[in-house]
Amino acid sequence: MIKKTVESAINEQIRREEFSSRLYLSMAIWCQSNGFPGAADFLYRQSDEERMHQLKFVHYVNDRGGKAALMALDAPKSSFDSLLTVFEQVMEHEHYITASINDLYEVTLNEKDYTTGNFLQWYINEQIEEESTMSTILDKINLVGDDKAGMFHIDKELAAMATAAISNAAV
Ligand code: OFO
Repeated sequence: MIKKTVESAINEQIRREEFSSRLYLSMAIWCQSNGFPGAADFLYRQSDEERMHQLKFVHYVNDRGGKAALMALDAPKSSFDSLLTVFEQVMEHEHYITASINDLYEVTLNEKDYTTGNFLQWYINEQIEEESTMSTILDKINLVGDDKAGMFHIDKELAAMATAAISNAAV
């Protein structure tokens, strides 16, 4: 049976994952209506992933005899200055999520809940991967600056990344 302290710390993380999903959905909507269809596809896909992260926590809490809970969410930002701003904010948000997963891991250590600590390893690895992907995208956007042709290529690359992620998930 999961301890109450761990249960409520995970429920807080469920809120953050759900917010991440809505934030990326909002960014995808902005990209779609501002001429970046590839970035939109990529962020729609990220939004789905965050929802999957949320659900994985929900099942874990319930499977361990606890009760997952949903909380109120703030409305995500819906307007951005540029594609660069979007990905700067994605990066910032991923750093925040990494820190929150680390804090959650610390709770499991303090509570000697090694089973949950073990479960969290998946999220720790996922954050390493996501931070690295987002940082590569951000570097490329910074590199092209205001060059429209360069931006067009980045958008196409993001579309390809979204398609590849969908077909990997289907395998
Ligand atoms: Fe939930 O994976 Fe990053 O944020």
